[in-house]
Amino acid sequence: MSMSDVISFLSSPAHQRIALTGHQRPDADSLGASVGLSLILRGLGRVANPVNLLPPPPGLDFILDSCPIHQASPEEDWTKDYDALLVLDCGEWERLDPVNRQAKNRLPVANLDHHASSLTGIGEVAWIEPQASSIGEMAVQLAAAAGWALSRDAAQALWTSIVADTGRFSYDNTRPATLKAAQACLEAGADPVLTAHYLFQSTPRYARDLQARLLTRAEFHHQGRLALSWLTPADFQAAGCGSEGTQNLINTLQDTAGVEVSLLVSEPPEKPPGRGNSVKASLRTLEPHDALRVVKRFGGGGHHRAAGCTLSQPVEAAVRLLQKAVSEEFFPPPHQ
Ligand SMILES: [Mn+2]
Repeated sequence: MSMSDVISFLSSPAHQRIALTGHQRPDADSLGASVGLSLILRGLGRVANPVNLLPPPPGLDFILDSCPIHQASPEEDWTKDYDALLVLDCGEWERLDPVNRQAKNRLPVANLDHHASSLTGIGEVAWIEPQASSIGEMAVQLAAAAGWALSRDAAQALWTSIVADTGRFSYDNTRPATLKAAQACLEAGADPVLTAHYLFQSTPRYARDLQARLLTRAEFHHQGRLALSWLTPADFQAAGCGSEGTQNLINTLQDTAGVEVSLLVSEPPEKPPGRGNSVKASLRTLEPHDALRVVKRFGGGGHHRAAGCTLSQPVEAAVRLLQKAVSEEFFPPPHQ
């Protein structure tokens, strides 16, 4: 299973109408790659739409100007409008929006992912590249290999993917191949100033409010090598937002001198139907600490440096449970 399988899948005459989607709570990478690849496929004469990828992260609606999302209602069989589904930035059905899961066994599926926790991916064909910085990078490589043109709008969306998932080319996933893909985006007309404005210089006021609450409560353990904090439903209510307010908030903890591991546990007010507490935990680590080792204990996934999981218990109990797991994995007492 490789890039060429995915190119063949997307080139198949049987796949004239292609839906593209990514994980729940779309981020800049899944959204940017869905839009970018949709525009590339439209350039080949296909019907191609990003589907069921709302809401966009705060400030990122600008990506959708060139290619709005097709958002289906749960009652509607949206799959009848398409011949195939391309799943991006996610290698498990469970991480897709429930509306997207309707496609299972109804549409042929291809998958592009770069999460180290994705083993085989989903669908008939999959290209999983844990070394890739972003799906944006993989999409540019795929288009180049297939000889497909990159329009200015596609390049803008894919540049946004790459810049977001590399933390402005600062994470350890930034490779020479990443910069080659980024170069192709700039050559095709991507605007780095516009992207930086929306990605990094447009933090909503409610997110600043949550940030203040997080900092007030922050704890530092293991001589300052572990930073942790949490947000309660009351915090979200006071700030006037839901889980969208936590985007990248954990970096406030992680970007502190001496911090090697950071943990943010949040309980947004919105609850998945039929469940009790649903508490989201995010973990960031510096090398050599492997975030996946901790979150896998709780059924989570992600990357080695950035991972997450969901727990069903009160937020402060979840904090202490995760703190214990982090301490066991990364900061064992010297006498053991
Ligand atoms: Mn990604």
